[in-house]
Amino acid sequence: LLVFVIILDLLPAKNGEEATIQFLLELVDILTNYIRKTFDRSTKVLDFHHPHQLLEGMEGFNLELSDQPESLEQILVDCRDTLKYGVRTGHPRFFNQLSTGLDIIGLAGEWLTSTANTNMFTYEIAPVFVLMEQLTLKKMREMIGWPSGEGDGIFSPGGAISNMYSVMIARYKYFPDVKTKGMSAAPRLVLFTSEHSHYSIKKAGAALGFGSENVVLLSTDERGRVIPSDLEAKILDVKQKGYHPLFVNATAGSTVYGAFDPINEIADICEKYNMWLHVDGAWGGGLLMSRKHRHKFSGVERANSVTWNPHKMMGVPLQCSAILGILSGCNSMCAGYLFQPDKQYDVSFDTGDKAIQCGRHVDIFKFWLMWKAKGTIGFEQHIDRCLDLSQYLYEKIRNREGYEMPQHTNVCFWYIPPSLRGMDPNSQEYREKLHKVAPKIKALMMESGTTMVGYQPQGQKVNFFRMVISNPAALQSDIDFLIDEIERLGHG
Ligand code: ABU
Repeated sequence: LLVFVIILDLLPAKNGEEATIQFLLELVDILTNYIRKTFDRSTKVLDFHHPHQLLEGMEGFNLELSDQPESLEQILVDCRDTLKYGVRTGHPRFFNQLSTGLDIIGLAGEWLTSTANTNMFTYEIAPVFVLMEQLTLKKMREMIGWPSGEGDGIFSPGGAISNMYSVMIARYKYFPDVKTKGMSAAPRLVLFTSEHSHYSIKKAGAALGFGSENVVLLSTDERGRVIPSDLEAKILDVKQKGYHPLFVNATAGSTVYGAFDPINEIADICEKYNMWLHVDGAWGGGLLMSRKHRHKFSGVERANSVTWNPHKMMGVPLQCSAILGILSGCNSMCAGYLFQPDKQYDVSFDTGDKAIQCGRHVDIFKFWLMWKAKGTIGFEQHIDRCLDLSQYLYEKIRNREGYEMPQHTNVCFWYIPPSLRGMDPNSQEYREKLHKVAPKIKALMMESGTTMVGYQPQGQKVNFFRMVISNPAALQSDIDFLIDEIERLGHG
């Protein structure tokens, strides 16, 4: 029926209501079918194609843009194909990323957000969303343990940007003149972060004019945690060179190992040298909701700023990342066309001037709606379940033939194929061969589309699998499936 209908027939066209409703209902049908299949384990996680195959066009799915409008029938086919050739990140056997899953309430929140299609910069055009953001950030600060949930914060486009905010606010606190005069208004400033921390700290150093050479990497222990004495030694070294140690990032849940740096010991050092302490809890933040696991954040209330990504461990649809700390003044430009001081309401609710971007997507609603629907207790149960599943995997492969593990919170492991077993693990030949195992298995896994898990090298360690569980749909049987699949594909 939509074969002869084009975009110009939809609302706001006169009499466009019927075609609009029909089009949207058909789209909803496509989406609900996709959702249903995503949770069906007989559906593949992905139908992999190389970039050149997709660019050449697949059975009528053409990525090229056209000059003339296409029929809405074709637009619906394009929607279906877009999902068909994508990756089902909500599938119970998708373990590839820190952010996984498909939360139905969160999805509803995202649909509503797009329908409202507003901008977070002013209360004027996003009154309800701005208030939801304020209330939710306060609740998160209370969980961090800042007195009465005091402080500030903002939702930003991802953990890397949240971490960048932390560096900006540290610099503004200690050297406010940099905002107007540039870096020449400050001595040479140095940032400290773990060798296992997320690369965004180094990126922030480069992007903000510190220079990546002024981001000092800290040594870690066998579990990937910062060694506090190394931090202090490196601070003293920097001071001796006449530079200014400004900022320390403590990671709470490192990307690969899931390591938690000792926040209290790092906080003692920051206090001693009058430095800013940031906690990057992008991955681990959700643990603050768990009475059983929040002890890993011990000392977080002493931090000056915290990154926390609900789109990771807490399963909120992408994207949803918060930077918590005092932002006011740091980025404000008081643009007169947007942030007029003489509006009829309390303009402190025009929170957009704290951000480095102007237009800001509404990331809060889906999170707020999920919190309402689950309650804090629902998030807690989800976090505890994910950690129980990690423990299940850990126990399963700990003593199993053909596995070796660096032993960390995320379950990281090598699969040793039969052909390598018995070889000298310290020999160069073994290392070179083992380095190729995970990429090979991963490629076969993607070709067969049955499951997905990430791999990477780390320091001196050759490629190993990193298993992370944040997907609420995953069961023990999915963990079993993953291990069986690795063995099936790696047996050759
Ligand atoms: N921002 C880090 C995300 C990396 C991952 O999902 O593996």
